Amino acid sequence: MSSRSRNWLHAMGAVLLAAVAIGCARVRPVAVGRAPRTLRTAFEGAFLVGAALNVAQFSGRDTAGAALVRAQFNAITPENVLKWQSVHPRPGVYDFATADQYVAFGERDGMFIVGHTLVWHQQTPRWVFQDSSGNPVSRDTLLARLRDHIETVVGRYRGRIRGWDVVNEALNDDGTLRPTPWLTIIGVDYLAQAFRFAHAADPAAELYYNDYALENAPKRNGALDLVRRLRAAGIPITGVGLQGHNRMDWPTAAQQDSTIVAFAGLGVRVMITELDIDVLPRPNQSATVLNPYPNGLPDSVQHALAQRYAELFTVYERHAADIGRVTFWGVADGDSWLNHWPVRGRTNYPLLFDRQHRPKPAFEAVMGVAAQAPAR
Ligand code: 9MR
Repeated sequence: MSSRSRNWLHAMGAVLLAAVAIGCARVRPVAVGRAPRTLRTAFEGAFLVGAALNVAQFSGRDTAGAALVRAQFNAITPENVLKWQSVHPRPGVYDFATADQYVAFGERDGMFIVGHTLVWHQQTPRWVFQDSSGNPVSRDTLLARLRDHIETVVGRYRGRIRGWDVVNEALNDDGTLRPTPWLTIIGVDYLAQAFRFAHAADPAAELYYNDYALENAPKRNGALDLVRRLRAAGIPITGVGLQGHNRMDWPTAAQQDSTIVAFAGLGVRVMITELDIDVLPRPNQSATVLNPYPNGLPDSVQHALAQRYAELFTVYERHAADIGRVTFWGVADGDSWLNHWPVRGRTNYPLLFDRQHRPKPAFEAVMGVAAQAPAR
């Protein structure tokens, strides 16, 4: 044996011993010596860490963004390209050109590829609900369209897209079903039907109900009820997506915690699917300045954002056994939808990477949570 390989073996032995020692101290072994510098490694064994991608990132236009995605994440969600209007813009016309690029991007690195979303009231063309004279179609016609759409889209990526947001945002804030054309034309069973069609098209795919603000009690109760009823009827729902469009003061850690516990208690996996933290004032607040940080985030806010991320990830870590994935809604601050909603053209700072793709203090805070976590 050369002295070089002996030295190598010696070094590996030391690392293993350190890992055992640290493992005994109940600190995750991946934190040995050099702390891991990527989110996907830091949370290995806990949950997948994902990001929603835009076309520039997976088509090769934004090479820096793509490199950051490959380095940091092991799951991806398409921000827009698998929505009905993108993939099925006209009757009988499917366009998979960009969606195919998205899936190929994830396959290159063996990422967990998510599909978003099959049934929603937004980004669905009006023709879906209308006949050729513009009148509402019958229940049977709409069910047939829904079945065709789901069979075609899920079927195309069978075995490749591993989890689908089957129904998105079906609930009102008070927990009742939103009066969308899906509900008014098909009736309350439209959700069950969508899950059945998706399961038939890819029996191995995970199937989720995805919504925002489920941390608020009335909406959460509505969602719990919905999941309970679907499960009781044998509908193949495997998980619930808590979108996680958070604010600095909402939801509280306690609300986040009890929401995860409540869904996990029904026997479904919990996913955080669209994570971001809005640091800007809402226009309906008494804010006089709507875009207070156009040239950068003051240190105090940067610090508060990092603390807030640490607070949320501490909750996710605590429930890692029930959480399959934590996905950010975007990669770097410049990509976020929150620069354009609810006010266009603002400068927001909701993610872990800044506009130059550099890790922010919030990134360090999240990595710090992973380093403190017990070994699994
Ligand atoms: O980030 C998406 C944005 O680019 C689209 O214009 C918008 C259209 O409604 O949808 C955004 O993504 C939404 C997601 O699909 C569902 N949950 C809320 C997200 C933010 O609006």
